[in-house]
Amino acid sequence: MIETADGFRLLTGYFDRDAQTRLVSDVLERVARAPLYQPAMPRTGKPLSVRMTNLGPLGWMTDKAGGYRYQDHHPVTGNPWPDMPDSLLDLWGAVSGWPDPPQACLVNWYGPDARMGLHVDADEDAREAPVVSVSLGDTARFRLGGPERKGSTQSVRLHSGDVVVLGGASRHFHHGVDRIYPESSTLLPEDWRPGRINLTLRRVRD
Ligand code: MD3
Ligand code: FE
Repeated sequence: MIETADGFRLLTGYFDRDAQTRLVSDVLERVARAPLYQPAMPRTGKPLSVRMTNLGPLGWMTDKAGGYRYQDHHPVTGNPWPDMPDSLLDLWGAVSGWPDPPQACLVNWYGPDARMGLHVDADEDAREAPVVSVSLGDTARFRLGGPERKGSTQSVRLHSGDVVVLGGASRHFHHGVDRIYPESSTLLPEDWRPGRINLTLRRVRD
């Protein structure tokens, strides 16, 4: 476990293999009803390499026409996002220290060549609530910066079953995913491999 003065907490191996397997099945059963879609950058429409969907009352999305936002329905099916599994609500209750439940669970799927550039999560009105993330499947090289875009960064490997809690100042730090390590895990079902699933739990509205 790594903890910094800025409120960044890495809980390595939070979920054991059995709990990871159950969580993957809880999530994939819902993703079957809310399929991954390809998000795109505002204005340019350049596709992101990560594919996404959401669980819970609100979901984060981006497309050329509407830009970054939260909305209550899937962009392709038009249906409300599936509910969050109890296991994720329990996780939030156990590690977030926040009295209200999460409103959004973004599901990111990284194929072998997917990356996420350095960015700040800034589309939530709830600016003080922490973000909780779960890594499943292949290992990622995660990059954590600071409040300024030009500042120094450090890299941390996130393994399957690790949980990260972004509280305090770290909630507003730059971060990204440099790469994944294909076939570093055997957790995910065959049709999701090589690959990594990241779940990000957030409060959106105050
Ligand atoms: C550090 N996802 O969805 S999760 C994202 O692995 C996102 O898919 C990455 O960044 C992923 O926005 C990183 C860990 C994480 C989430 C939110 C943070 C780290 C963070 C917010 C502030 C600082
Ligand atoms: Fe982020």
